[in-house]
Amino acid sequence: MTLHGQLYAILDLGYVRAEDAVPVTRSLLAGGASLLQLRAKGHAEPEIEALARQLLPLCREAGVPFIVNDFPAIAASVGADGIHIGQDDGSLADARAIVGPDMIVGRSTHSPEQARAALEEGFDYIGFGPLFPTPTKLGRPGIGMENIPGVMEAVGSRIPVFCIGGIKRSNLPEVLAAGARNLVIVSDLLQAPDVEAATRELATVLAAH
Ligand code: 3NM
Repeated sequence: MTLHGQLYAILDLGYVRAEDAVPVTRSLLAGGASLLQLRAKGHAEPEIEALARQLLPLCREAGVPFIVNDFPAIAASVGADGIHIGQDDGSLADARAIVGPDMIVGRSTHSPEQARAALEEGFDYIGFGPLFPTPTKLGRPGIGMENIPGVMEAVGSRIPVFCIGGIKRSNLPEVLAAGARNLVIVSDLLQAPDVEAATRELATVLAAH
């Protein structure tokens, strides 16, 4: 499955109870999310795998790639479309040894140097952030927006660069004006009173940009 679209949504169990994962995922997909990741920090692997098996068919039905955060073995076992790994989660080769040659493999990057290194290593896409401090990823300073143009030119011309971290509907105009094209937005969608409407609002602005 190829990467397409601009709005990467994350079903983050820090914001959504496991029993609400299916309806919230349906809302994210109905609103126009173009990729969907399951992120379940601190949850047991069997629980994450069971949830992944529930969410995968929803994403397939919507034609949206389903990405598992952190656990290549779970991604491989459930037949996910992709795996997302952080800077401390080993190399692309380590992940490929588990998920094989065809799965989408993405990497979190937190500086222009890391972004370029991930491109050179051969990752299929990167996250770039956090642009702003965010309660979803505590303990990391915001890296600001001034490096977006350089990273978009050096990396974004080759693979999708998903800007992430503290992006909300309220600051979307400045993030887009800084040069961002593809975005990951977590809390602003998952904490919205109407997740589907919030996702649609964002997807519509992005598509028009
Ligand atoms: N990764 P929100 S920032 C999961 O910079 C995550 O790699 C980041 O959530 C990174 O939209 C982040 O609520 C949190 O700020 C994104």
